[in-house]
Amino acid sequence: MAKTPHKLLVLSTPVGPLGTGLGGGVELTLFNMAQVLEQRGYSLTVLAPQGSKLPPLAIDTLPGALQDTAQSQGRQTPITLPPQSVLAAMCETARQRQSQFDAIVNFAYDWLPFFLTPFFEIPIFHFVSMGSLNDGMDEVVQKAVQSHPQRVTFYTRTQAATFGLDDHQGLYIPSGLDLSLYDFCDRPGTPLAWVGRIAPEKGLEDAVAAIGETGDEMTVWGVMQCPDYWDEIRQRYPQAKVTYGGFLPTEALQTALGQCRGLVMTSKWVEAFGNVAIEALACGVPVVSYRRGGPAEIIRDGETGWLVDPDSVAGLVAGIEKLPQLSRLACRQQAEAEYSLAAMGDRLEQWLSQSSPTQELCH
Ligand code: HBI
Repeated sequence: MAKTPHKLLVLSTPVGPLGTGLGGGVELTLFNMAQVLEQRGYSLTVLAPQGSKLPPLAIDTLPGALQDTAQSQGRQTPITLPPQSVLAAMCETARQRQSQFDAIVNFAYDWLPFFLTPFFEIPIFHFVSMGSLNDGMDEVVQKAVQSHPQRVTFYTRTQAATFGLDDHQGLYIPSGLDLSLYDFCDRPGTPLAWVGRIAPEKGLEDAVAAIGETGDEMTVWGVMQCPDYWDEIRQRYPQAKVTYGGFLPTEALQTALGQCRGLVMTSKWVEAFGNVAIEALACGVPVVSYRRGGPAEIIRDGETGWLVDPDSVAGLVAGIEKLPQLSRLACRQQAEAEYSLAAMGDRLEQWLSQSSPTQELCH
């Protein structure tokens, strides 16, 4: 059996420097993947836009124009590359340096690296970070799955299904956390929490509408990606007791999050996973979430959270009011059972070992 690829060249998301929060959930997934695989003898080199820093990751940063975020585009929006594209520079660097590595792991949710799959001489594994958003992207994701099903992975079944891949034989790799970084808090204060990029696809307005009805305080943490969107929500719900807590690094976020009596999740799109859901569980914080996307596969309804009808503010209100029925210890225990770094490491190793060169030969 050929050995599992150990020297990995990782392509980061080209929409923002790693460590700024603009890379969303991929930042945490990529960081945790590097941590757990390096503990297991892999060596990872990350290619990412200028300004990226996520110690202790070894990051080779590249200058160039960032890619527009896929979620800000429509289904028929043509695939575009800006002049001096950092994504093109990342792919060109990967081509030039591929002989020094056993495999490439791509986290960019972008047409180019998927299209270039057969152009590389070493295997390229794609970690798809979002649900289906654009027809051009769907084509190359589906093509990569057809040609190398084992080399494309998703966080969740729900996410893969948005690409019409209901019977995807490959692996799913839910995110994992270094649970030693998250403290179980059994005695919270009264506030609620909302965590994520502050952008329309995350549906913050519904959470603010809900606390406008329940009278709860809520703190919002995450990168302020769309300030106009935030201002509009504040103007629309002047009575709501909502505070912006900034974008916090993991240590500070978990301390603050653990003090909350519940996390509210309101994604308007099919959240591929929902790292914030498992971060909340790790702190003992139950989750009230729309039954949509990744959180619907993570939360055990009635046990570690409440899943409510998508886009129903009344549903959120009911879930918030039922939070006291849930056990915070059960939340922590679910994180330990299903979302540890070790569990993620096992799935990643299984994924990377699947399509070894010998299997290539027999195709
Ligand atoms: N958009 N074009 C594009 N490419 C990405 O890699 C990308 C994105 N939007 C969001 C994003 N990545 C990350 O926030 C993921 O974690 C979702």
